[in-house]
Amino acid sequence: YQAKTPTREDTEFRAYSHSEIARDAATIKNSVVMHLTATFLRTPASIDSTHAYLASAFSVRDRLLQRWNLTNEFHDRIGAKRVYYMSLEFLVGRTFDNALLALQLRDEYAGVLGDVGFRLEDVIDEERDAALGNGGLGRLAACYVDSLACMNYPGWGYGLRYRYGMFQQQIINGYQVEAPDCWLDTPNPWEFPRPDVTYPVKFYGRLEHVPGSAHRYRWVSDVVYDAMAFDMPVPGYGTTNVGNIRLWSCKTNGLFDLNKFNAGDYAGATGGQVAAQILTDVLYPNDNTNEGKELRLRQEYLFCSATLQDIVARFKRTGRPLSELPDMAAIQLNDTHPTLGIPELMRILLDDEGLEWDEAWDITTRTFAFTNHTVLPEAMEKWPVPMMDRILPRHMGIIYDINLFFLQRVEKQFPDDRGLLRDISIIEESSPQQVRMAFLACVGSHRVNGVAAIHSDIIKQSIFKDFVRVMGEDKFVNKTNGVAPRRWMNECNPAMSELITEVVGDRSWINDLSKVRALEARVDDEAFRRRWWAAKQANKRRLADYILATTGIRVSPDALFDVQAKRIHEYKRQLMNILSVIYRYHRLKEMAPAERARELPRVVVFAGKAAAGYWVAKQVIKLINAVAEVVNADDEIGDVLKVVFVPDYSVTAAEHIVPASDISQHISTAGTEASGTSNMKFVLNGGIILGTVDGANIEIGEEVGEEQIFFFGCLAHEVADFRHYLRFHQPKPDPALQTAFDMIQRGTFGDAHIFQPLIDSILRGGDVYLLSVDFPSYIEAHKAVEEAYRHRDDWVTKSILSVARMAKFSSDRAIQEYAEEIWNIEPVPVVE
Ligand code: B1H
Repeated sequence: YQAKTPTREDTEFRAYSHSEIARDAATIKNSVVMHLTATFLRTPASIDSTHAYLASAFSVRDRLLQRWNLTNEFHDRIGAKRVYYMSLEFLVGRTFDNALLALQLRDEYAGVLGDVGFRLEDVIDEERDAALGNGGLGRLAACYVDSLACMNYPGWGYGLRYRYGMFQQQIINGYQVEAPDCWLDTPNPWEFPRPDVTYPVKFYGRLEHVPGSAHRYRWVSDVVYDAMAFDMPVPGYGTTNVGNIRLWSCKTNGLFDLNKFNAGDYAGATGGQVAAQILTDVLYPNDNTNEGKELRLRQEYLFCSATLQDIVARFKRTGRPLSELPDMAAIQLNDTHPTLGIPELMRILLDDEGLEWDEAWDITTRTFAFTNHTVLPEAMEKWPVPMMDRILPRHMGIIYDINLFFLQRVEKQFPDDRGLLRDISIIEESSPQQVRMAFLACVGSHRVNGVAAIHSDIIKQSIFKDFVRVMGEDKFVNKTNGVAPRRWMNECNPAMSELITEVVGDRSWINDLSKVRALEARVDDEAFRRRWWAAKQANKRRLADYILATTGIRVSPDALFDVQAKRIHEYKRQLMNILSVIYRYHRLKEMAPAERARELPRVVVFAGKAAAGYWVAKQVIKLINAVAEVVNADDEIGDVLKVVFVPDYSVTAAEHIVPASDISQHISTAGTEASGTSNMKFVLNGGIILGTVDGANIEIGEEVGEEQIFFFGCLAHEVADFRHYLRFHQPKPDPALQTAFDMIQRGTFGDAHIFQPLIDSILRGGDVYLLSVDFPSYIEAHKAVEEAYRHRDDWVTKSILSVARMAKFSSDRAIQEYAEEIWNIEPVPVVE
């Protein structure tokens, strides 16, 4: 590939295409009106807020795409090394407001929309979330591409363009019911289709030995699908730089089968197309669970093959030798889901490019790095060897060879240790054999990282213990997660952001969170404290409105807002939370009215989805709703206790909920939550954590000071012993827990037998998540929270000091660490 020498026309073209679209109101209005009329065929009489949104979004998109071109042309021109963040999930949420803020055109668009009769807030509400992820892992990927863009790092995300994202959660009769998320049924301004960027992806078939060669194979496949690219621009705040998420959509390159159609076989005529499309039809709705479905394996491979073909093709256009790929590209694997990228790059280098094994392996391992996000056994990806062999025969062969060479090395280092070879092998010797994807990712990467300090320690002592012995400790590092201050402060909490801007003196803190430390100086300023409190109250009123609109429940903004919003999972212990609510309800019922009136009013908010096939989690949702129904209807209780399950938790719902918490709960059994990221978001918005000594809670405590967090529960190193004990002994619930069980069993919340399995999971199922162990200290912690909240002055101090000291948890810090310590890439501000 040779860049062509610019001609005069090119120079003019460049000058024209590089000159930034004007930012004045008249130009903006022109472009919005142009899109209203020419893109969406509206007349002044037929504009509605949907089309007001679409037209302004398309007008913003024009600006983003121009900057997109500038950015990528610039990075190509200077030969910048890029990072590629490979993730099966990108939980992006909305883009419009984010883009307006990044471009610093929010007021201008608000003005133009006002001129045609719309409020910006209403127009923003027209946008549907891009919900291409389950929870923390997917949202982390979105925060990371945001930081890459804001910090001028050359890098892209790669993912899949699911036609149906995370399902919509409806609550019917207290139960979760899933409905498809048809997010692409309306035009999507935030993607740019690239039919010219399409790669064939092979499946099934057999291997043929290449005649005349000793060890060369050719993969003759039965099925070939096409992966077509869609680009999602990622606006960088206050910089020209625009990032990119390239998403693949699967289709067939086989045409409509006219012969079948003519023979009357209409389903058969389109059968091939349907079989292809299904690969990118739907996001698997599991968080921290591996379902092990064959379609998921094919999905993962489609993703990896298209991405690696694209990266290699881009690299080859530089004209450099393949040995220099690691100097131009770093690939980060977001958990094991994209691990097939490793054997896929090997296949390309060996079979398509003709390299020898050792050189191909050296290039591959210097290119890849791998992030582990969980230690839960049920989340570990394993694929049966027979399945892998059938779908991807060439990759199965490559994995066998990777394993052979690796085990030979281990054997040399630790001779005659058969147990070690069995334990460390990429192939698990079960029946059938399984490919351990975490081991493959580890062997094929030059760095492995966990996502919080405690988690990075735990993986070195558990799943990767043997690998530390064999490959050395330096390969295993920590990169504590972070979240994007753009979305999780500036966008979702304008009231607090204005206060911070005032204290800092300008908006520079949005891209440099260390500046927020300036808040500490204002912690004793009486007037400032009142405004800080008022900002939180305003956010609570906004959430109260949202709760009323989504559930019909009326809550008082003067109550303590106690929030647990995250995926429903046994290890996250929403059950422990609702049991404590039941106990609280019992206590309130026992009180005399006068005593009850002195209690601190509390609104307990739950939100979160359960994986569609996760029965226990769905029963927990039912229990929460059953309790809410009884408590909220109890006139004796009134505002002293309200229980709310906010349906259909999403990024956008989080933007309403997070800024409004007084207390948020992060109460996983110690050692089970790798990091958590919403804990960071809540504290960044002036909320206080009630949590266990787990994940990033620990580091948040270190930064903001232990006085600012309500910790309780057993410690990670104590868990194994408790579990062992509970395997053989029934737990003895303390009186509070017993009270909650009794109330459920008496039928206070309806049919008792439907909740008995939840109680049994504690009393008869070994109490794997140690609810009975932590319950007493949990109740004590709640008391401490109440006591503290009654002292408003101290509470506001906690809130201000916490926000001031949270700089570490910006995803900018995390991305800088990855860039410097793993990817070896540098920021390059776009210049012409
Ligand atoms: C996290 C997942 C996950 N860890 C399997 N693991 C999935 C595992 O579809 N699957 O098969 C999907 C997701 N998600 C979360 O990652 C952790 O639980 C959080 O503690 C962490 O903060 C987050 C980001 O690192």
